Amino acid sequence: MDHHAVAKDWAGELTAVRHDEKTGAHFVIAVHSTRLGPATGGTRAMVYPDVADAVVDARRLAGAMTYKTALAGLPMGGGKSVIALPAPRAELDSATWRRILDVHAANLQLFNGSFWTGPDVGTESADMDVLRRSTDYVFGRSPEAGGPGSSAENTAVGVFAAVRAAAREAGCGELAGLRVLVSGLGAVGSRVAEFAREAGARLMVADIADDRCAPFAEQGARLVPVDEVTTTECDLLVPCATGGLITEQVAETVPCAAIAGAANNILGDDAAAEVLRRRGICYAPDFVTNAGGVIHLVGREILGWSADEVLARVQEIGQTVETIFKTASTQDISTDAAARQLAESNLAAAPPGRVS
Ligand code: PPY
Repeated sequence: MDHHAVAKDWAGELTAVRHDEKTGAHFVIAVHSTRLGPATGGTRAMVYPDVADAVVDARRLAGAMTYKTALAGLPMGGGKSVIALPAPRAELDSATWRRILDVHAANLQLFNGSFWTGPDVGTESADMDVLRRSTDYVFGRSPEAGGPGSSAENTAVGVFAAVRAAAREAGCGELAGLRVLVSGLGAVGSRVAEFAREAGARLMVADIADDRCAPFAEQGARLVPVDEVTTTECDLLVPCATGGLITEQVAETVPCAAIAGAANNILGDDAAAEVLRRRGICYAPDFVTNAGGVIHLVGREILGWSADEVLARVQEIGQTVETIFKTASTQDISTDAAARQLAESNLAAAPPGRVS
């Protein structure tokens, strides 16, 4: 890891880092932009090779959140929180995890409402219930604690709307009969896989955990080894696991017609988007497709939307993806560039008066 990369190459507003000696955890809160409102983004808790990797990850994910909320039309900015754990969460005893949550809550309280968090990779609603005891700036508590419940369903609805739009754009038409490869069968990926199966797709699934694949295999899905996801021929590739799957090199050869998924940072580097464009592979930018989660949380908890209203807004992701495809083809730019351009114009239209 190039430590200098931590201090530059990021256009965000503020990053805070804290080490807790008692647990060995490092805490990162990256506020990328408050131009449209308080920053928001989930709390990701996992093991990183180095704290610098955690900072880079938080900053990259925070930048994606700025575009995500801007394109979803939410009055919130972009941020992200990362907890670099001393060991995998499953190996931490409950007192250690509790202390980690308490330190995180204290950090959130210091931001005093300029950053709001919620569940992400490695955290869940029950953790938000604990955080909320000592800080207000938390979304996504469990329904028993007065929260809006999991955002997985709405995230999956939005991703599926994007998958369908990408299939049409790629000239594949509707999903019936298409080979749809879903990589990552967590709460969101498994739901997207179910939607695809219900739509008559020829489902293919991959996950590091065999027991997640089994229910799909029993219903006729083809199993794909995780290390063959980017070399297996399919019509639609749906990445719903960790990010960075499509690097420039992978983009050169990946044998699919379209890519749309739930993972953050699907593209592993800046060059990948352009390679996909050149090869005619239709890519739906992740910060558009997976916005259902933040729409669910901010819609229910800040904007007072009903479940039906949230669902209607999430379904609009399909139209946003279509607009981005149109812009990309009219201007002969990558879909990623088109999405960034649209997000930037939404940001520029915000009332001035802040240094951000
Ligand atoms: C994401 O979409 O990656 C998020 O982090 C969404 C989010 C926003 C606010 C709280 C939790 C998750």
